[in-house]
Amino acid sequence: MPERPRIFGVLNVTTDSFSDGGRFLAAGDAIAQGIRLAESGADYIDVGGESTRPGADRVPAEVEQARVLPVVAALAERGIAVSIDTMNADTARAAVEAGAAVVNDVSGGLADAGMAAVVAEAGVPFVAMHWRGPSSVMTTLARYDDVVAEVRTELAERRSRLIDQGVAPEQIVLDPGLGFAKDAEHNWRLLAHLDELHDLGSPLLVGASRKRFLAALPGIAEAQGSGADPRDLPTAVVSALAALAGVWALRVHDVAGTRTALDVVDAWRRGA
Ligand code: PMM
Repeated sequence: MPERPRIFGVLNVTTDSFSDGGRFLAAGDAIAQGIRLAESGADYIDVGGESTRPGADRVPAEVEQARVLPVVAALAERGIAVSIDTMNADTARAAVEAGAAVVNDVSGGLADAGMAAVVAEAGVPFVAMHWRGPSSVMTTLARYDDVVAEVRTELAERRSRLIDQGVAPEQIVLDPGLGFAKDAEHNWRLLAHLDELHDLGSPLLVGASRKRFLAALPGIAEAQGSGADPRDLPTAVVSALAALAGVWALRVHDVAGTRTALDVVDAWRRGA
């Protein structure tokens, strides 16, 4: 039976994350939420200190590190596997020193020329996402003749460049970067053609969770207040379909919902 995807539980330690509204800014709250996500079944807690919401400006590295490092260290000390979500090589290095087991870079190493050397030296898995430019301008970069072919080519180039820079091929994980310089139609095309990204030779991570293109489905509203997020059900369905498409990992906010979706996939496969 194909392997069940790993779950990366999202822990944004930012003031303006578009999905959790910065509710976890205080380190103590963030650590508690990270523990809850791990108890819910997350294989990795993906800790990020810089918002990548469309239009967001960069955060100074010191601010980013002050947000994430205490959280990374506290979770790692408890034996929880942590992934650091950063575009900054210094933050990645400091997070690995604090115990992070994976580096997740939405720019795939493009935003900071020093990133490849840091991950090569650390010898940890590196999630390289498809990225065309900073969040402040990315909506203007969502232009494709054939989104699947272009993302595939750009990810292949990224992968070769990282290998040239010393990153071990088996440590590279690729990610189509849903919502990053992509509109809803681009996201759905990429999801429906994950097989074409699989043959690049690296495992795939998919991050669809609570993204705008899911809120745009008929009958799904943007999140209001503190109740259950209406985008979690479509996220869980995407998780199940992506699992059937053979992805290595899913990056999600609602870990329990995705775990249930993956239980359904396992049961379905056992019936085959
Ligand atoms: N999306 C966000 C942040 N980090 N990392 C990876 N690898 N893939 C993604 O799709 C991704 C990411 C933005 O989502 P959030 O603000 O809801 O966390």
